[in-house]
Amino acid sequence: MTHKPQAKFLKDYQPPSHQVDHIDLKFDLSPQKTVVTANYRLTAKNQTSTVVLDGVELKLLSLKVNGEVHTDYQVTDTQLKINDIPDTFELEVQTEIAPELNTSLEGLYLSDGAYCTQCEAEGFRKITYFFDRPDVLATYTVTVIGDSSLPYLLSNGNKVDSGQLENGKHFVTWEDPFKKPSYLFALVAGEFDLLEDGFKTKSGRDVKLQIFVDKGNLSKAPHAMESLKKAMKWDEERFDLEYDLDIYMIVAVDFFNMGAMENKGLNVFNSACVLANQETATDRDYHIIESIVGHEYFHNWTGNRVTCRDWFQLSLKEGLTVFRDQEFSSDLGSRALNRIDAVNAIKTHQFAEDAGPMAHPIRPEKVIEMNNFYTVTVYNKGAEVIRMMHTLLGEQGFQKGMQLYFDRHDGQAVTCDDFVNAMADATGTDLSQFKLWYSQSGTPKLKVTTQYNVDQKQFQIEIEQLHAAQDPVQLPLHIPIAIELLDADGERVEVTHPEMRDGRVIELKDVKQRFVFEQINEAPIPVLLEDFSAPCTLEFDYTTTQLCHISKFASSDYVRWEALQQLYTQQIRAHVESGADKFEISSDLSEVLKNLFENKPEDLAILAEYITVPNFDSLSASYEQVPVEALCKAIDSLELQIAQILKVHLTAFYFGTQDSGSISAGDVAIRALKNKSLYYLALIDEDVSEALGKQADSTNMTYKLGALRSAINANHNLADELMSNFDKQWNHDLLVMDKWFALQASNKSDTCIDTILSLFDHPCFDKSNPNRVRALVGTFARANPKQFHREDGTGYKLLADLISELNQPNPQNASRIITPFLSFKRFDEQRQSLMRAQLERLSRIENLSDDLFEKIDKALNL
Ligand code: B3K
Ligand code: ZN
Repeated sequence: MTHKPQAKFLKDYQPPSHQVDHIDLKFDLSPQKTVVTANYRLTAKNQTSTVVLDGVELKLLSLKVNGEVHTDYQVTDTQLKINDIPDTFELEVQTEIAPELNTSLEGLYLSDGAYCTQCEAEGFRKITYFFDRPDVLATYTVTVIGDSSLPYLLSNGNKVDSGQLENGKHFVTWEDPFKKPSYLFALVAGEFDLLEDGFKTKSGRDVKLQIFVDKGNLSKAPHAMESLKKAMKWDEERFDLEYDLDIYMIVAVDFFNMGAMENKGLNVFNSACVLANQETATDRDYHIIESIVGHEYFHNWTGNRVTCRDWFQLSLKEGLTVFRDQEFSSDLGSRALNRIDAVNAIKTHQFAEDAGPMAHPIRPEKVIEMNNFYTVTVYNKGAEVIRMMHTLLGEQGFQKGMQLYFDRHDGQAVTCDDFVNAMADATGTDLSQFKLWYSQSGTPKLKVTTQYNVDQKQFQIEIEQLHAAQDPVQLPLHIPIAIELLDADGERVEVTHPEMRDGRVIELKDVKQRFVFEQINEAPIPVLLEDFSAPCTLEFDYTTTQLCHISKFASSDYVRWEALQQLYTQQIRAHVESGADKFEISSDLSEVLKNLFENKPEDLAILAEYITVPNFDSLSASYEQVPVEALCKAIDSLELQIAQILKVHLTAFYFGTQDSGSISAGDVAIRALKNKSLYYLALIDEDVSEALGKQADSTNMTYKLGALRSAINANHNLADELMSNFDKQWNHDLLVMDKWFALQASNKSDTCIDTILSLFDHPCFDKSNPNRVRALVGTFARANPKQFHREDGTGYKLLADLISELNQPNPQNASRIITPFLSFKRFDEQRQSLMRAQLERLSRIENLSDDLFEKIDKALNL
């Protein structure tokens, strides 16, 4: 590779050279020449006569020190170094930027004519020269000037002034009284429709709530508004945290690199994470919107009021806020379903990240491009680490820890250690060994053996923790392991153990530990790592009979689901190993499946999860070399058999159950199970043509999409017609078309790649829009293993071509979709060499971004 960017290391952290208490910003907006004037006072913390500020792609117009033009400075591609300055001085720096030409969607850019910003992690430096690092906290006053085509001029905090200017333009001035780092700065300017509401906080303050959406989309904003109010209430009730400004704004934009951004008082959202009505959004979309609106709102305390000292500490705010949004969803909806979601994310994506070249601890130690570290490890494993503390301390202890954390650190930029220290000090718990979860990468494996002694009525569980060899220092972790013992009748065996918490959690601290349970009258069946109490893999030789027993009698829906997943995994493994053309599902499992329908759980959505087979990615994690064809075949074959076994039940349910068209949990569950039923029935039965057609005509998007997915997956002869009708009906709504692009990309048939290539010319497709790219190419590479891993390498070429095209205009998006290539070493020789060739080709791109460099370099050199 031609250029080698420099990595930054956690160990090299240095506090900032200067302090800035307040910054005054003025924006005179124009697509090609926006002039930004920044005024702030700098105070040196140590004796120095120079200051170095961050700045990228800026045209410096003028520089004044204490009101006088200053000429002693140097500008590089990334910095402004000002020499010969006093200890304390007023800086005025004027820069020019071109939002219209900013395709990276970082800094100030235009999204379909609306100005908006994205500053996390290091985008503020594309706006003006400043200390663009999270530990420099200041209050902001922002004046935005725009012409009459931009009726709304928004920034963080409270509106303090507005008016007309002589040149026909108008201005609005905003003041944010809370100190914040530059990454939380936001500006939005444009024409929108506005949904307004209000919230009275528990102390009686009135907060104005505003959601800005593209003209014509107002009817799709109420769900986000309801979600926001629920989040505000929940945070008061569960965490005793109240909102602090008088106004909370959310703006939905179409061009956005991720889901949403928690800028203080002015969240910017990807429109896909705001807009919903029953005709355009699925039940899943409704759920995701609620959880993301909650997540960004919860950041107001965990992230904004207390922020990160440096970017290596990202999990301080993200792991904690994901934990909080998971709890929000679980308190409002089904805890089991939410747990299944969270565990699936870990097993499907995080374990794969741990096993690949981008493996990093939840607090990384070395980073080239920070945007590459908004990962499932930092976010989702980070949340599991917080959850383990919650398990160890209990809800009350955990809340005491949160309280102390805010008492100590409100208004500060702190570290993950500060958080754990608050948890430990508030509860008098020793969490020193627990802190290793922050510095060690990789997925620990728990190897368990058990023994029952009839004479002594003793049951022993021996647990050994094993760590991947890839990291040099792997010390034993402090791991909470929840267990449950079941007797032959399926009753829960009461266990007591001197070191057990709440009758269910034992703590593993050594490499190997033995736990002895007394007074156990018969050999029990252990449920291990219940509720996925730690982000580990489990090695224990369950027999099919034992797993069937657990799936029948476990005390929680989650455990039942987990047992079924293990059963499916066992069946698939056996089939892959046998190499046989056909396999027959075990009769025990077949009985369990029928039983599930004969004694349906109250929550039908759980039943839909029970009969969902693990996906390719989570299954492939347990193979040293991923057997692509055999695995795809085994999954198909298992699904076919489930469909056959349950045919009568699925038919009865599908044709005999009606929802009432609401978004209540009950209706959502009915739709989930009906869709699952249709999916299976379509696999084995042509007779569902009428049902497919009828359901595809539904005005409910969950049903409509369910029908299309079933038709495509089963290669049904109606599929083309249904897809084409959908296109005609919805090509005016790009967010809806993303669902259609994703379906096209998940088509397992051999025409898929040609279809995708032709869809690049579809009038709705646009490579500069991250949502479109993710829907069509992201889905293909992530969720269509059969076609992506084609032996002729055309799947790999398709992905690499697009990455190469996106490298310059949008490095973040290019870097996000490269993930499927990173684990190339886990495939057979032929596929390895095809993927390696694409990575090598990418490595030679001119102007390769730091984002891609970091991942490709790691993948090729590890
Ligand atoms: N904090 C933002 C993510 C920023 C990503 C920068 N590449 C959204 C969130 O986690 O809430
Ligand atoms: Zn977040």
